[in-house]
Amino acid sequence: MADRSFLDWPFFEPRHRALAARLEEWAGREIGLGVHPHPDVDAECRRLVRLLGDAGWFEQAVPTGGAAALDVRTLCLVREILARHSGLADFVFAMQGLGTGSIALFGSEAQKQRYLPPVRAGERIAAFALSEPDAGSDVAAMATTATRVEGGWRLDGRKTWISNGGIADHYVVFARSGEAPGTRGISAFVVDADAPGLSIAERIQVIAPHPLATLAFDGCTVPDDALLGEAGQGFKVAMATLDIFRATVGAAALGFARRALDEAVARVAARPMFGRMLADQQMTQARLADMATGIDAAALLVYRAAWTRDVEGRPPTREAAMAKLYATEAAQRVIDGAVQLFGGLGVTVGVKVEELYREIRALRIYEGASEVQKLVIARQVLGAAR
Ligand code: COS
Repeated sequence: MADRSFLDWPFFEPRHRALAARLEEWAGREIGLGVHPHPDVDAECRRLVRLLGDAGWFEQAVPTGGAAALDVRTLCLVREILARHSGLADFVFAMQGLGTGSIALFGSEAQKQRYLPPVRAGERIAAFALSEPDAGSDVAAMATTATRVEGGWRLDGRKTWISNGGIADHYVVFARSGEAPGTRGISAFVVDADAPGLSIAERIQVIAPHPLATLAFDGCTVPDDALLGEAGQGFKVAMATLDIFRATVGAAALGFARRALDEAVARVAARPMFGRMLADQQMTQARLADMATGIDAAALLVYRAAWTRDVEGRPPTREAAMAKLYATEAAQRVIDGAVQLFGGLGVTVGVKVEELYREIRALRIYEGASEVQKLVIARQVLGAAR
């Protein structure tokens, strides 16, 4: 049984504990703790979207009360618990949130009415399209253009590594609209998947399979009301959205790490070695101590970042960057430690720690690579000092 004592930490309120207990029970019943190979990830994602939608879990990621009702502590707990059960279940939950977060934060009433309820219900699938072949970390280098045309905008360019690419019903797309150079000349748009001129150029296969694609915009036309927020403000739309969801990536990493520790503890208690159990060896104990300490330190940073936005009500730029950086790096070490304790079994397909080893890797890259988080933190530290 996983450690649940952190729910008593002062970051949480009774409603968080109640929700965690409900989700724990639901996930145990509906998703289970098994290994989840997915011969058809698109179909599995669609099934999970319906399953989570019908159970009402997307209400937490796409709340009826809009951006003000987004509770990052809840998002973190949901991602952590789902990730402990299934990486793909966490993925579909996170993407419904990330693909609507910008709309909840900056959308018009009409955009919110149109896009949020069906995603909340699990009837439609959302996606966030920021990265490009030559603009991942350096968002200001994006080359996709948005040109004003009569009645709307024309989008031209490529977006890549887009999660839910190929199965999404809409994409929140960022493009250079040219009001000013660099970060000030970017705008955000909500683009329906069937918009003329938008196509899936390529599906991308990754080590922990989930729907991922390159999108091609070739004279893709969208109406005026597809613009999200003000023209030229797209960079801030992207950053404010990432500020909310970055801490939750740390929470997903935490879920993977907790699961790896659980697996490792069960394994070392059952595995005889040198006339004793593996758990009785001091080197094992030292490794478990490092794993447990890394998990608690990550948890503190993740919940602190969530609490900063929820309770202090200020943008958690520095706190979220620290949370994502530390939690994803620590989870990688924890999972690697679990694989080592499993020995040959740890790299065997069909064993949970092997699955976790593949699942964790991308989290140190997407939604701002570890190196970007360090840039963000350093700028905040230097800014505060000036
Ligand atoms: N919230 C609101 N505004 C923000 C912000 C935030 N978190 N971060 C920066 N801004 C504002 C700045 O205040 C600045 O405003 P002014 O133009 O009014 O001065 C503007 O945005 C530009 O900021 P900055 O100069 O820091 O931009 P850079 O081009 O140097 O980029 C990094 C900064 C690297 C931090 C940014 O590009 C980034 O986060 N990159 C990673 C993106 C990412 O996560 N990619 C993965 C794709 S999603 S899977």
